[in-house]
Amino acid sequence: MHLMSAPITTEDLRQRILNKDPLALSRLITLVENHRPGYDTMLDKLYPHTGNSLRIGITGPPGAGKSTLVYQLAKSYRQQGKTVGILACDPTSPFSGGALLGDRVRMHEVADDPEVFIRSVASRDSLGGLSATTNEVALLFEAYGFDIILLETVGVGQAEVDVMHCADTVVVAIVPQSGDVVQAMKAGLMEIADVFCINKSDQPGANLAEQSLQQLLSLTMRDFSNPIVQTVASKGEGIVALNEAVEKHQAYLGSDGQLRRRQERMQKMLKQSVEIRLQQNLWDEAGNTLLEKFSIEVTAKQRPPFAAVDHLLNQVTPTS
Ligand SMILES: Nc1nc2c(ncn2[C@@H]2O[C@H](COP(=O)(O)OP(=O)(O)OP(=O)(O)O)[C@@H](O)[C@H]2O)c(=O)[nH]1
Ligand SMILES: [Mg+2]
Repeated sequence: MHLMSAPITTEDLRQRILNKDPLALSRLITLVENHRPGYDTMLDKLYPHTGNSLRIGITGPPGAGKSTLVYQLAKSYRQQGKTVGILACDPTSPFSGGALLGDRVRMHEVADDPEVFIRSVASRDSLGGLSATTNEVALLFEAYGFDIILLETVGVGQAEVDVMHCADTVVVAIVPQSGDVVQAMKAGLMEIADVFCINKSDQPGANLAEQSLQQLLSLTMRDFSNPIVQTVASKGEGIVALNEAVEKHQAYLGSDGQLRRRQERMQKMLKQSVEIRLQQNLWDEAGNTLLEKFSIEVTAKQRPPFAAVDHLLNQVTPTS
């Protein structure tokens, strides 16, 4: 008799992720990240198990020390007995290319800890793809049951900054060198920051950077006075203060504020998912064939352009 082991189904994986099987988590991340068939029903089924993690986002200019901060934060949360999921977003970006391997080496202390899970996500599609994917993978992390989820992304463009909307508290890390504050402003990081971290404060200019940041913040109307923490991540200095600043922000939000933030996040996620799905539905093979046909007809003045647009939009059939 020929014995064959039953194939692993997504249902098995769902059970296994709820039982904290890291291999199952890894496989489901791949399913979700690549939007393989069934990823959406899987997320829907896991959804009741989500929402019990604290998501902390770390962003800032390239090389500010975000990964080192993530590593130190992970270490400190582990010391408090909390489990940690780390999500590094877009390691393929030209700004952080190749950094992940280095991060892993540096992070070996936490990477070897079974209660810490490290994963990177990249997204090839545009249209809010990176933040949508990050949110989806973060939902998997939540279903798995991590107490803390650390999200790292380099704060250089809209797509990366948008990732921070997936976080409950956003830490913006800058370095003392003059110009970093201005760069952070330009990149739209000031608006999304809950906590500021002046990392590499072993280098000259940390106090000056803190002053200019404080001056800038005093010019804006804020309900929450954003904590500014100086750290030397490479030596683990200031991490306790950073932890406290995150806690302070969480206390300020309270459960109402937290809920509001999550609801805003959900609104973004739903909108993005609808847009992504519409785009996918529109530009399937039939859609592209029609597009080519219409472009010929519109060019030959056989069909007005906006009538073609209406016609193409009508092709988007509702999904079941
Ligand atoms: N002097 C000093 N160096 C630091 C400090 N924190 C991190 N570094 C160093 O700065 C370099 C960059 O640190 P990373 O943690 O990789 O920075 P990152 O922001 O994650 O970098 P990207 O992801 O590539 O944008 C590394 O060589 C770190 O060892 C610090 O507080 N002081
Ligand atoms: Mg990094």
